[in-house]
Amino acid sequence: MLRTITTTPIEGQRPGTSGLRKKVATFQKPSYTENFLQSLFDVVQPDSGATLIIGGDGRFYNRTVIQQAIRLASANGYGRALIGRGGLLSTPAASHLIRKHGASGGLIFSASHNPGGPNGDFGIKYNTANGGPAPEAVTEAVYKRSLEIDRWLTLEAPDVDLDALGTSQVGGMTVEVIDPVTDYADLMEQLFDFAAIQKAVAEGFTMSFDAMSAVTGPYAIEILENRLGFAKGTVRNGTPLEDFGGHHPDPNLVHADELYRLMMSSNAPDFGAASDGDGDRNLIIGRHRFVTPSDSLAMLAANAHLAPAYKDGLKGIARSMPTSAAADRVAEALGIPCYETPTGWKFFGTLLDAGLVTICGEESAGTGSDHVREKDGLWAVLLWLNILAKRRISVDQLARDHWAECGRNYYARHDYEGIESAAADALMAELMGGLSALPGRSLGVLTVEAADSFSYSDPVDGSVTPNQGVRVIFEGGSRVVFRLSGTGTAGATLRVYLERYEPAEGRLDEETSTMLIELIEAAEAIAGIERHTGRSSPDVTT
Ligand code: VG1
Ligand code: CO
Repeated sequence: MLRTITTTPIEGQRPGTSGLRKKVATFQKPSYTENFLQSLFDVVQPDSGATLIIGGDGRFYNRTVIQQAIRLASANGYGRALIGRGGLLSTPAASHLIRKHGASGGLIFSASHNPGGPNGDFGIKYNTANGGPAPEAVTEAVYKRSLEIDRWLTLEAPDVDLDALGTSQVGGMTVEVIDPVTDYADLMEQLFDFAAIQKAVAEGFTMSFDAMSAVTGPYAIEILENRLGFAKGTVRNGTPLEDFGGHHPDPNLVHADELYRLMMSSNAPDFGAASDGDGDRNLIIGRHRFVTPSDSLAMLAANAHLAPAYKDGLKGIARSMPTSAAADRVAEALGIPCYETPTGWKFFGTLLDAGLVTICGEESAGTGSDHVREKDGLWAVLLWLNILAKRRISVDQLARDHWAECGRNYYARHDYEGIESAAADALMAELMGGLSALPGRSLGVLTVEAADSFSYSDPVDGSVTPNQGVRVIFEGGSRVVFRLSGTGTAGATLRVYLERYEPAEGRLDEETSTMLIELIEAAEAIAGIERHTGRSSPDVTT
């Protein structure tokens, strides 16, 4: 039976870099989740009978919200919902299902790399019919709607059994619980040369994959162990847990420290990788060689033609603004365009849909291509494996060869987490106010060449997105970028991105920390990080 529940607006339901992300307790407040979902459905106005894809990264509260979403979706006129068994779907798998089934959109319940559990975070992402994250126009409209909503629609129906494959009926909507892995694994098999990778594995190539007790476990076990023949146990932490075993499923050197130590040890396998909570990001570490995500993007782009899906070459590359310019040099060498977008995958969507680019990437370990409209952790791992199997080369040697040809962009990101929002805002305001005085200023050995606040004009739809971070560029191509995170749930996070370019004939074999000393000092002098935040060093360096 259909029901209309009277409600009043709830403050602060504004989606950030990737969806609405808050503490679990916030989503548990009466009407909080229903208000947001109804605001969304009011904006997207599904055609009657439309298909909706539903899944999540398996974190605490996922199952509860999926049942709520099923009832609301049915009451709002959807005709069909496809749900990953166990309520699981990785973000790239959801993107693929939306495209494959011609769905009008998809709901992905995830707070990605943020911690899970009753005291952790939860999140709602909505992806549109192209499979990509809702563009700003949609998320802004949902936010506006959330400020005026006065009712939500639901119906009385028993919970759907999420653990049994099969079809059931909820009101006028058909619900199909499907295997979350098969379609995605089949897609990967079409893109990559599985035979070449299988051959390398048979000849002794080894790897270790850390699924971080999040959603990629089942995907990685099926693809790496079952289909490619890597030994059982290659995938560690492969069972999705509601609290990710108490860890942050963030594939960086801090949270994937066990994998990092293994890869630097004398027992290191040939290749190491990890993924984040919802499976859209990746960490790549070769034996005794960490590859920065910005370098990974450049190296994948330079070698992508070795994979069947990209054998005819790339149309173009896109990178987020804070991502290093390593990919730009590859684009230049290949004679293809390179686009610079704001942080967040949604900005790549128009470029991919228009066929302007084939590969995209972010410094935060997100890489992907036009096969879906999301970044894709396992895709990056498989493209690396395909390249290594074809070239018969180690990660370390591939990196050295690359730098010897293109030069090296030494790179690090410093995160200052959980700082007071007012202090973070004051720091950014002061920076913006002082931009025009920066060019020509000398800071130790560095001289500022240019400084601006990054504003993006989308070349396809013409939309303009201002204030996407402050860029300070030094003579010689080194750079510091400052921006505030849009995915945190407590206070503010300041991200400082440091990049130093060394040409091919320069110093290619140095420690990153050594190479960035002057830039770190310059960043402090420019922004007064300690004066504003009281912090003398970052919480996380990646
Ligand atoms: C971070 C990353 C950004 C990424 C975003 C979502 O955003 O920096 O590159 O797109 O997370 O990734 P922010 O605003 O905190 O810097 V995920 O894996 O959470 O979907
Ligand atoms: Co993610």
